Amino acid sequence: MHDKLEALQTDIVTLKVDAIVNAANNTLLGGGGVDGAIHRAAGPELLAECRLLKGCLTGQAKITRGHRLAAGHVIHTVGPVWRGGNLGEPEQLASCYRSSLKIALDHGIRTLAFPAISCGVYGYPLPQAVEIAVRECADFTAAEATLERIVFACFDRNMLELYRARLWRL
Ligand code: AR6
Repeated sequence: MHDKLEALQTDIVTLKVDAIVNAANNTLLGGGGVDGAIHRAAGPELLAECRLLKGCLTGQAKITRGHRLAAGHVIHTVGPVWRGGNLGEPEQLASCYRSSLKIALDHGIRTLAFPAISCGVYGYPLPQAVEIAVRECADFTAAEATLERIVFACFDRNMLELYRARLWRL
């Protein structure tokens, strides 16, 4: 168990946290999945702000305001497309979590929620992604006291159980 990390079965757009993380693509101009849901809930002002960012490299992250969301900010990160796991995907996925956490820290964000980056359209196997997500967030919160709470927003029961099982082993 961990006092700062928790998994909830929820739609990430409903969470009242300082920032939610978006699983975006390199253009940062919206898409399907969680990206589409976040843009729909945040309103067109989010897309207008994203246009100013000029995209984002895989493994990196950029921040915007949350606009019509309950969350104050959105941290947009671009996960790797799964191509079998030997083309740097684990390092790139870990970099998404680290880059997002670093930006959160730089902006004084205390409460943050992550979706399962790369685990939808981009095809990353969920058990392996959960391992990376939990490891990176546990390491980061151990080193940085500012982050008080990190929520893993789970889309379904299977995802929730995978995260909870991993969190129990911390
Ligand atoms: N709340 C929480 N989790 C969600 C939600 C939601 N509202 N909606 C989906 N998920 P995906 P990716 C879960 O495909 O694999 C977009 O088109 C979903 O079940 O959203 O990183 C972008 O523009 C899955 O486990 O992101 C990119 O082109 C996880 O979120 C591409 O998809 C991520 O699935 C990125 O693909």
